[in-house]
Amino acid sequence: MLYPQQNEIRNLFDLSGVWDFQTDPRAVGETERWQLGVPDARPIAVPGSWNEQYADLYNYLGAAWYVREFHAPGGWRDQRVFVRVGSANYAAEVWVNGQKVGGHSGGHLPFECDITDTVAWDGPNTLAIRVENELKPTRVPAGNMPPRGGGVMAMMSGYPSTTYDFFPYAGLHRPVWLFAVPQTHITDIAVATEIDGTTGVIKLGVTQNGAGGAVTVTLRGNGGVHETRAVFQGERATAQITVPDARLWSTEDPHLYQATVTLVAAGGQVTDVYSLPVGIRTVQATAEGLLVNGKPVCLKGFGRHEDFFASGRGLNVPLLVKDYALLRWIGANSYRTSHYPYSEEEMMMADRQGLLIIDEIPVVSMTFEDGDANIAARLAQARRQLNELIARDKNHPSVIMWSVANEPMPPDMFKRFTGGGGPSPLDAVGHAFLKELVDLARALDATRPVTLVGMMGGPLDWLELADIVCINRYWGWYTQGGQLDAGLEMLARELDGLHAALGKPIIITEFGADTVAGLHSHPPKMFSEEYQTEFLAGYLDVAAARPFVIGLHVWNFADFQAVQSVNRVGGMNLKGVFTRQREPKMAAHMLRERWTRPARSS
Ligand code: GCB
Repeated sequence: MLYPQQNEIRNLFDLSGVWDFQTDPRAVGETERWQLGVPDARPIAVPGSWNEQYADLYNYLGAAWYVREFHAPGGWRDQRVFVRVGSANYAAEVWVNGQKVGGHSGGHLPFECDITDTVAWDGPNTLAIRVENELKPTRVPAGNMPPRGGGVMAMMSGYPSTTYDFFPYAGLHRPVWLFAVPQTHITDIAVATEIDGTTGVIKLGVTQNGAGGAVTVTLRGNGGVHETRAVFQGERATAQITVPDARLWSTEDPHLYQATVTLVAAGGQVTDVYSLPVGIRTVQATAEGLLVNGKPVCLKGFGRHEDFFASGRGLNVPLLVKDYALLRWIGANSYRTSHYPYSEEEMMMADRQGLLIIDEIPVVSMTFEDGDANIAARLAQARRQLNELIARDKNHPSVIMWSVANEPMPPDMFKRFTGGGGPSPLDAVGHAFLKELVDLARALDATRPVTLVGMMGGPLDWLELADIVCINRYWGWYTQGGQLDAGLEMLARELDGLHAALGKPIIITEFGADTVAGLHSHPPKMFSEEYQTEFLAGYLDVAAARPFVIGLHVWNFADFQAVQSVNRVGGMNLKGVFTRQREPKMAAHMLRERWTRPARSS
């Protein structure tokens, strides 16, 4: 799916702004025709999470309606017109002038509705989007799961009842666009790049919604222009461009060429044009490490969240720019889109600024204990999310790896976490689930490694599925709390064991300690800035002594909103090295000192 764009042929109109809004807890909206306007509207910002905009909506996750009017620009009359929603969490249905035009389930990923036959040209149109984010065991990620563990576990569970440690924000989280394309248009472009000596090879697959004709591709960049032409075989054409002395995309020099793809009909007239940035680079996982352009890279960075005061999970462009400035300031070169796909605007920023991204679907804290039907429903949803993510992000040079899961949970997970608890017959069910996703990612994209992120105590054969082993570790926090030395010893021992068993490079994709900004202690005690600093520095030291550890992602870049529970003061996860307001804690200065040293520093 292509990001909408404006050029000499295509057009778009941003529908972001203040919309009418009303919750629909009794599900009467559709029968009462709220598609044409809500009876008791209050204003709401799009993009944005509704939970952050009104106090009474904070914990509301049921259905709600967004409604606004728009005029279709007259100049678009002979084109195909679409409404495109960047992200609606979790499920959405869309109506134009009272007529249903489409919907989506799964959140975090865009969808578009063809409204060519519905749109009115001689007056205003009413656009209504019904969004709901009920937490259900059949969803990905799942919520309201049957209680497990009883006793103390039940006491520690949070509200709202997620299976994961971030707030289940709801609403229209990314821009809503109206856009127009020609009747016959480019529907997709897939770019793959290879390097042959000093020559860059760019392979493009172009799809149109018609047949016949040809495509020309013009590649500009690094002072040169390269051109090629290919003829369509039905709906598809494949083109190739070679660039001698190519300027490769890398984290140090994220050079982007600009490819302009032009659709030329059989009669010779130009019918559509689409331009996109292209970074020439390769990624490869070997037993030694992760190679970008044939050279090993060491990942320094974070797990993050789309999260901020007032905007919630909604796209917040100034925050995006600021976060990237902070990532550069601290010397990071990488992050993971924990635990769901981030905005397209964010991925474009990563291409432009040379960040290396592990791109993740929302398969977080997946369990395999509630029966075949629920597991099958979640697998079907996860497969859709993976298909949609790879379709959306396949052309981003910044994306170096797909992650198909974060911390899938084996039965008896809490016992295993602390070193007790043994294998279970259900481990095989988890293995089959994860293998299906890993295989699917490989089938959809042969150009990038695939991983999944394992939790403490997770089965070894789950980790084995990944090209690069990714693990989250909290020795010295959730176990050996307050005993940093003991925790670091456990970490060192475990890393050596894992590497001996699996023979693959390891990235520690999470490690961190909750920290109250401004709380100090000597000696370092849990929750103090000193403890966080020593904890993170200790992990960096253990990793630096082990060349097979090829990356470290601190948990987390910034403090973020989770659900309310006895584990989360004010509902906040405080493991950020920046506060939620983006002020650095002590640990941020330590990381900056280490990560901006000239030599390999991890
Ligand atoms: C984890 C999860 C992450 C949590 C983190 C924590 O392992 O992957 O979502 O926020 O631990 O802070 O407990």
